[in-house]
Amino acid sequence: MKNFKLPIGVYAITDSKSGKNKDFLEYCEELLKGGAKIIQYREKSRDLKKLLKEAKSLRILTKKYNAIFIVNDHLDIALLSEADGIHIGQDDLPIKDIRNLLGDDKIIGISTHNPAEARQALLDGADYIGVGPIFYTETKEDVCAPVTLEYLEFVNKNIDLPYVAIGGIKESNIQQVLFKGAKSICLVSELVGAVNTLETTKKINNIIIDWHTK
Ligand code: TZP
Ligand code: MG
Repeated sequence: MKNFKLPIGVYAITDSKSGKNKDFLEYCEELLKGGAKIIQYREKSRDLKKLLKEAKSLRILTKKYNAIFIVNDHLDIALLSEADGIHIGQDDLPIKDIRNLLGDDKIIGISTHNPAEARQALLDGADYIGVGPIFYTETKEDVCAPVTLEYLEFVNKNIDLPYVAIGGIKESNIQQVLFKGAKSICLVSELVGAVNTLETTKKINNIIIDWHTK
């Protein structure tokens, strides 16, 4: 997608596994009411029929709130749910092939962990990159060692692509990430685990926006 920019603020990712007692769509609506302007649908233990059903519901909900809807991993689900784009990992299909199927109007994001991957994402035509895990996290299985704030700083200074900072980010350490320049920040367990997701999302979203508009 031409000139794509990630919205400044919270980049929300769903994780029903961690939000044990939370109804999926109610949880997503709290994120949106709290100001999240982008949601990535990332559910690792679902059959494809359920994935598609939820993705379609989330597509409708995100439209209502004028938010971007991204599907993790599944190109078929992204296409069938009419998502705005897809987020992939390093071992997924090549960006070039995904672009052929999705077209130029859709968003392709890819997780990166080092300068070489970030440079390659730029060459391959990614619309944005994930930068993480910045800190230690238990949310993602098979996660690599923290890439640290140093890699975040590298991306901010050297890679001409929007990026989302992710991994182990909490209200308590978000200042360190903001200080490196991050405008789009993902917090999974902090929001899934919050007693009041709407208020916590709103608070953190405002922290990010205030930092970049002061
Ligand atoms: N990718 C890199 S770290 C991560 C993902 C999906 C999980 C982030 O979760 P948390 O709970 O904010 O550390
Ligand atoms: Mg993946």
